[in-house]
Amino acid sequence: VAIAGSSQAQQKYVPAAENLKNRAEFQDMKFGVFIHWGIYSMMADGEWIMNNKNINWQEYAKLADGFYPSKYDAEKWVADVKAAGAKYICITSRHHDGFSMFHTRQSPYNIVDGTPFKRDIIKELADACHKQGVKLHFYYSQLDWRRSDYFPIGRTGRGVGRTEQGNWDSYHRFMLNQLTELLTNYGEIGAIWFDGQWDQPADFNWRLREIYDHIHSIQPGCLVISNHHLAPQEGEDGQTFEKDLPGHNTTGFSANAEIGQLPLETCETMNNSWGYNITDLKYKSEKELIHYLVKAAGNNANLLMNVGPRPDGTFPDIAVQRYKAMGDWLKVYGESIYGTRGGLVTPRDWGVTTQKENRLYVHILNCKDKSLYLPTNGKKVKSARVFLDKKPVKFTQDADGVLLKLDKVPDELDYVVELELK
Ligand code: JFZ
Repeated sequence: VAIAGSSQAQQKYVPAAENLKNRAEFQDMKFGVFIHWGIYSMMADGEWIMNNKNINWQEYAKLADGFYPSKYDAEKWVADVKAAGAKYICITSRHHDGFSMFHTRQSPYNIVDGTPFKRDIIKELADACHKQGVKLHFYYSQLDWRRSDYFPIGRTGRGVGRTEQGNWDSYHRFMLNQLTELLTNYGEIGAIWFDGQWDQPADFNWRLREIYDHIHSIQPGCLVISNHHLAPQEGEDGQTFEKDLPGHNTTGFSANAEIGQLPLETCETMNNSWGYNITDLKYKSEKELIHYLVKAAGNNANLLMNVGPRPDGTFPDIAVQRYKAMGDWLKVYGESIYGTRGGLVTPRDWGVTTQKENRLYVHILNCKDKSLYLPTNGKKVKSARVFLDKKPVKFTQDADGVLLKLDKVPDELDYVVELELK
């Protein structure tokens, strides 16, 4: 109730010129790597273990004393990300367990002051990203299972043994101060990616506009993206879909996620866990991963594909190998993905289209036929050729679309036909 009535929430947000530029660049990048890493990684059973196993918050905090990722090498991570063909990284700066993976002055419960490792892993990653030309985004949890000022305790937010009272003003200030640190100590940040709003009832006043405006006052170009599973809110610069393509709702998370006008992103993970899970070897195949990337692009969205690094600071071998396979594919097909938008022909059973100006890339992912009809809303086609070998493709057109007559039933992972539109 409070949020709907607050005048700040109603006020129109006018993004700065550099913000609009970054939105377009964000859409051009198409592919990012999501990283869930924290002291939970040591338990090797996902990032929700504190909650799932009802761990006492003081005992959980002792994990930090043993966190020493001896093989952490930010330059190597960024090199692996580049080999994947990804253009940005989104890393957990602080997850629901409340542990800050960066050097914060707001609490000693952080990577530098609270572990024997004493290195600001986020600083090292930021430096490597800036050096190697990869954009950096920060995941930031707005729910906290540890802090006593996070109150009322949310739907999931109960660290066992925690006090049942709090102080939202204090918690709100804590978040603003941490965001100031994240946006002043690590150079240019591409986006802040919020999570956890779903922990409170729908009418809860998170004071989002104050938070969003605070971010834009420090870095006007920084995109605000929120994993709240709703239509975009005033002050946001992008819309993310968890484990679903925009407009789909296979997970049940996206029932209220009406697609807005902002740049779109869909996030998924390589296996079935976000944080490192030692028993979860159900990695998606190369084909599934590439299809997901292509389908995201065809749905006008980026793909943010997650890896959960091990406690020693390395990516699991299978993840490195899968990312590399995506990168190898992108080396050949990148032109039909990067810098494109969802194409004129909307997503179909057989695949999707991507588009750059007058060039339409037809991604045939699953077709048992040599002929394929594309509804083009009356738009005429000038020429058609196979993307890979540039051999012409025969076609006929009628008032509504074009019929492609392929030389063979497509059996590639992604058979791409390139059309020039009139
Ligand atoms: C959230 C996090 O809880 C999860 O750990 C991970 O970071 C993922 C990317 O984002 O996932 C959610 C989001 C919403 C719900 C559950 C998990 N929900 O609505 O119940």
